Amino acid sequence: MIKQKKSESSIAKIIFSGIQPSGNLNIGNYIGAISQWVEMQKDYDCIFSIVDYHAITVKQNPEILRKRIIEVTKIYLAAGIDPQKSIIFQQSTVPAHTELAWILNCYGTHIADLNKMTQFKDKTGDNKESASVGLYDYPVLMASDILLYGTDVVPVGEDQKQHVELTRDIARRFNGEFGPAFKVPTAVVRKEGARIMSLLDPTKKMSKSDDNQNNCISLLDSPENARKKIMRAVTDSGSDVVYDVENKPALANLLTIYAQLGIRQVNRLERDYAGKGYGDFKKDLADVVVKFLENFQAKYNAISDDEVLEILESGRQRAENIASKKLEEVRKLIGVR
Ligand code: AQP
Repeated sequence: MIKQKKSESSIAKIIFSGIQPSGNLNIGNYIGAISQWVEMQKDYDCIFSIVDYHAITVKQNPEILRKRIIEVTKIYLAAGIDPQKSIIFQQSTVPAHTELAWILNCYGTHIADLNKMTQFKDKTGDNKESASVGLYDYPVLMASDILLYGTDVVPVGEDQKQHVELTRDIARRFNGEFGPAFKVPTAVVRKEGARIMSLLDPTKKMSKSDDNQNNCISLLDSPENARKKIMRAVTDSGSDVVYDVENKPALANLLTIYAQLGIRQVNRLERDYAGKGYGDFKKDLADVVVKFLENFQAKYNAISDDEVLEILESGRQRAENIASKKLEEVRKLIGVR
């Protein structure tokens, strides 16, 4: 039985964040988002969602989606999200999210806002006309996720910053029209590791739904497969191990991964590898990644599906309790109650 955190009605600042169960979560998701959440639990009331209604903005296989919802929850837990402290829940089990999204579609969001979203442009490329309306409208559902909980801070990777900016605009516009219903949240993007790049193309973000999984180290990759991926990762011309995003983007990315998953800072790594070549560096990085994955997966494998279902149900109740109150307040403000 999971105890409700006393401070759910308290004065601690509130964090909301989530990840879509849209692919194999990778070390980019871990470094850019989840590892930051774990630290933030100490100082904030945290709400972490498995945002399944975001995932269906692109086609998902129902069986795989069901499996991934459990998988992502286990990843949160294995990374150190504590269900006694933080609320962990599945977005679609709290219907207030989609209802508020509809209201915000009508009040607060302009078509011009959505036309600016770079993630939509990146994800659709030349196929905008055949993309789902959901993919286009996704940032409004994200705004709804955040605003329902009186969120102060949204920890995200670099790619999601623009969506939090939009959330701020929507909240301000709604408040301007109906009074102060929503807290205006702030995005927090970590200084290092906010954008882990693909292993084979350092100009492209490491992305969980990438068709070529050799671009990513999945958190559930076998350690030996991960080792091969690191050894095959592209490097730049030259042979010095130095952090230089402009001229050595691939190496800068590998150094960031090394520093984030290991215990040495980037400048220390530069010193330690002075005079050594890329080969030694990659071999050691592979060891660091393998060790990280072995530890992580031992924790992951110790969590049962039943445990996950209990945690998600408890999280649903706690989230619903907060979200339904905010939604009712909004319904009254706009005149449907
Ligand atoms: N490469 C990355 N480096 C650092 N942080 C990252 N995040 C994603 N990729 C990186 C952060 O992880 C969280 C996941 O958010 P999401 O599930 O909403 O999806 P996303 O941002 O679109 O991430 P992906 O991995 O690229 O998913 P797909 O391929 O499904 O679109 C966010 O906090 C994000 O910033």
